[in-house]
Amino acid sequence: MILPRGVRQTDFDSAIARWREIVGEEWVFTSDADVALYRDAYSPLWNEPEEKVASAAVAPDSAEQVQAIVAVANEFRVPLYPISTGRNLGYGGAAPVLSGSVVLDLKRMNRILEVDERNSYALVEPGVSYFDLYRHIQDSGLKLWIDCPDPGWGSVIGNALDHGVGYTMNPYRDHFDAHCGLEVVTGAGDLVRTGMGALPGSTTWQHFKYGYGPYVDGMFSQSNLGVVTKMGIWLMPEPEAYIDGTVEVFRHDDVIPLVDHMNYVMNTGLQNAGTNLQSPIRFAAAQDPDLRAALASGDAADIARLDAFAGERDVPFYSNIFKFYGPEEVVRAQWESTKRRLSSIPGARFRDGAFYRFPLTEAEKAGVRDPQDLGIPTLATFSIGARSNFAPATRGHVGFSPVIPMTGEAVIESQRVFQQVLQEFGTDTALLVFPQSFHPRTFVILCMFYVMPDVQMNQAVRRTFRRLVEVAAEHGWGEYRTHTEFMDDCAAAYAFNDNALLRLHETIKDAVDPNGVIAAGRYGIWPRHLRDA
Ligand code: EUG
Repeated sequence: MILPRGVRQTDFDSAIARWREIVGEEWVFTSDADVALYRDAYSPLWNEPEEKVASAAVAPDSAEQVQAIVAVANEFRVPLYPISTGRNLGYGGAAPVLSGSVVLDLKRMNRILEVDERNSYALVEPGVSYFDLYRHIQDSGLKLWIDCPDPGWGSVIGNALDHGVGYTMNPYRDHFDAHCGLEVVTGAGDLVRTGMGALPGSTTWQHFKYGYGPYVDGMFSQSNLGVVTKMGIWLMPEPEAYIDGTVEVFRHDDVIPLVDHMNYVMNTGLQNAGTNLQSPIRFAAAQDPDLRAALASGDAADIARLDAFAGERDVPFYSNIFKFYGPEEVVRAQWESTKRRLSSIPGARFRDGAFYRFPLTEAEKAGVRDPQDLGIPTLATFSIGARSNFAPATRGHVGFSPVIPMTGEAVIESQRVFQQVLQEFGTDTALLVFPQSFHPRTFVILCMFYVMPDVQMNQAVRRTFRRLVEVAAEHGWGEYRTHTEFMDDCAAAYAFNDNALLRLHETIKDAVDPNGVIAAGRYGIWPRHLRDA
């Protein structure tokens, strides 16, 4: 077992004993076998001395128990690392940022406290997964949809707090944007309700986000100031129908008007969902070193050659899927209107896609290609690069996920810049996913690095990742979220005015969690006593 830095064995043992009194013997975990379950199965440091590991875990059943546990942590200065379902794989899983921290495992707090169909929201505890909430809604026959990320076993609260994203409409697909009201045990041990929850007997806690005075909810996302024990989440009333369609364009520069049209349809609400931009020519070129070099170069002669290739082979340079949710006559008209706008791009072609009326039958559900688009949780996409018996024997992935502006120019530039870094450092261990429109006005680039049971390959992944963070920052791009191993690197890029934002985060940290007992190091924020190390 590894003790947290600066904590004496006697203090650690005293804290463990007190926690046993609070939650019961069986909910404090100290054996090697139990603690090993909190390792990050996708760690890019797997089996290296620096791998981030917990010292123990404690699993409370209520907010009152969380408060008592945090009080003991303060008394003995033992660092805690709260997790919800612990499934944030690709970004750190259940393992702490600071080795030796005690995992505060909230999985037992898995109550769905309320689901309201008329105002379309739920109030949940941290252990509630997307599968849990989906099943509850289905079993209750409620006409509501959840919005889920790819890992359906993830926590509704944990995902929102990490700024996770999904695939239906605004604001639901931006999970923190869709939350409404928090209950938090602060690092100092206070129990706070934000927004309207501060008003005793409030009837609008899950309805109205702002409450009264400064809006503090953001302080509890991607941070370490407290432990969120309840959260409201807005749900989408089941729409009558869904339709999608694909546009295909055939020249390199067509991505510029294509993305401008995407902005228009999103920001006017003509299409209120995420879209799916792809570059089919990149798949066609993958096997041809000459074409790959041409894609990377960006000079006029190469672009002309690629345009000719796309034309001859009839392979689109870019394609995009537009998705619409609503009454049948409305979504059909929205798709027609979108086609009319996009036909201003010479040679643009259109393909009608899926059409569904809700509720789906069980048979229809089984045939849906992208269940997450319809708010149906699954693990299918998430399992890309998961532990496998295939060669190479990947054991997971970590995501490099910078944000770029939603312009065609930024799409072209980011592909060129990141491909170049990957080629220099070894492309074999990374999958550069095309820009994804999880939010309006920006794309998230997803570069998935495969984590291997191979120390040297993982070290190369880490080197490449760190170089990508630097190169992104040189271009004005920063990460929307990151793995625990890279939290300091990504934070360092947000350096305006001598790191004024990080200094503000630290000032708040010192005030709200003065002993630094919650999630030390998360998102680059360290408690005072560990700041210089
Ligand atoms: C995905 C992956 C992410 C993320 C958001 C979405 C989906 C990939 C690895 O990180 O942050 C298909």
